[in-house]
Amino acid sequence: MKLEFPKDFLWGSATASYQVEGAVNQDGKGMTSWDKYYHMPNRKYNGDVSTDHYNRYKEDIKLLSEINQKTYRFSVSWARIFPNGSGEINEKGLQFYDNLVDELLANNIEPNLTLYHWDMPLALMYKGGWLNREVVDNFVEYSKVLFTHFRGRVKLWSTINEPASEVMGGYIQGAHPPLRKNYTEALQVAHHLNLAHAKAVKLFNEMNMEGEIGIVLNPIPIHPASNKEEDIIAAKRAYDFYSDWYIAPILAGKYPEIMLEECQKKYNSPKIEPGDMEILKGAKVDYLGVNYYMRRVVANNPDSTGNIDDCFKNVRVKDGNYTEWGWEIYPEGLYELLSRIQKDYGKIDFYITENGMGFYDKVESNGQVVDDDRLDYIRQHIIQIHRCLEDGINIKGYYVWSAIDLLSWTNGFEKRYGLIRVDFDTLERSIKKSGRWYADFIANNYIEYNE
Ligand code: GCO
Repeated sequence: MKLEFPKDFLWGSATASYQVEGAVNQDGKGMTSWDKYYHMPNRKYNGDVSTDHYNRYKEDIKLLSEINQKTYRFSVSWARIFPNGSGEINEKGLQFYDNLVDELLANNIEPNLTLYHWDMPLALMYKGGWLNREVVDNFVEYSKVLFTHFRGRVKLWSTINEPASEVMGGYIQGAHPPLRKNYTEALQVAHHLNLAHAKAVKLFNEMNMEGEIGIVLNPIPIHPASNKEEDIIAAKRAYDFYSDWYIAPILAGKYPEIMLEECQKKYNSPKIEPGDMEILKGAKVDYLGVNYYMRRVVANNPDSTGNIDDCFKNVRVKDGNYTEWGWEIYPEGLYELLSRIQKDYGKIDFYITENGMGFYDKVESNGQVVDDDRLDYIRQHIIQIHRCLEDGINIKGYYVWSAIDLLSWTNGFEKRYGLIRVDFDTLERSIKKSGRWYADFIANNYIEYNE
């Protein structure tokens, strides 16, 4: 059977500035939170050079064109535009993204620009980062520069990438800058990210920008470990915590009620100022970007300390299919998740802004990467996209994470995601088997499906 896709479906792949650009001090770029993090003692690697995409973007775009990409998602490093986070613009930084966008357009690749993918200008981090409400306005100022500059050339915009990861990594687990473990701060940061997003969307509309603007979330479908009521309750709580806490303010301008009440009682957070919820409600997105990698299965945690994230615990499924990095491969979860969001909030356009598989790639003696598992992972998820489309879920594009091997935030260069391989000693690029397969698939726009 042939699973065919709409002609205008946008197939592509994605990266993020800090993960690929390198050029840490080039052309007047300011320091970022991640530069600081990786320059702390005992870090084994950093993004100072990474793939050196900043200097090799032409070669990279040529490869993207060779594998038939119709669209490419990238992020702008705020500190290249505003080395101090606000105030004076660094024209050379802007020039880089100018060149990148023009090169993409010249190759018929639709740019999808993410304004913020975690690399916060250090100057703003020193002001308190997202915990400081003023940074919301700095973000709007920065967004305005990019909207003005790329008007008409960039048609697909995302405000913020995975606020949940920013909140959890930076303020709950203390694994990302600024290495905090504080629920009160975490909840406030989430609220400020929502405000920043909403104000940027409002500006986009006021400026009558052409194209579409949305946000990129990473909601996770959650299954209870058993039919026991306590596990079912735990699964509901986990869905609120991982997923709905971020979806509800974007799609409905509210926070999930039970969790909000609990957070305000327990942590006195988030502080919501009069008018804030109206701002969130007023910012209608054109689409929801969804990064999907896995599902979670959770059980009640009898040893809970009462914190919002430990009334449930993650469980490993006995016959589950896990990656080398312990992420469960569960393609149906994509369909389940989007169906659930549509059921909860009504019809909306989606882009799958990231989906892919992290691996220790093996290189054959002839230099090839024969990544059949990654290829199969991508294929299985594309089949689920078809299932969504058949079922009236409107997905308009899909981005493999990642276009090219890059720096994994906390796993370094070992965890590979790319369709294109990078030899980090020589910085040579080569297309992997998954990249060739994806190119053929895009050219055909159908999948032969006999399972
Ligand atoms: C990693 C992660 C990232 C994310 C991406 C989120 O290993 O570092 O998987 O690469 O997927 O940055 O938007």
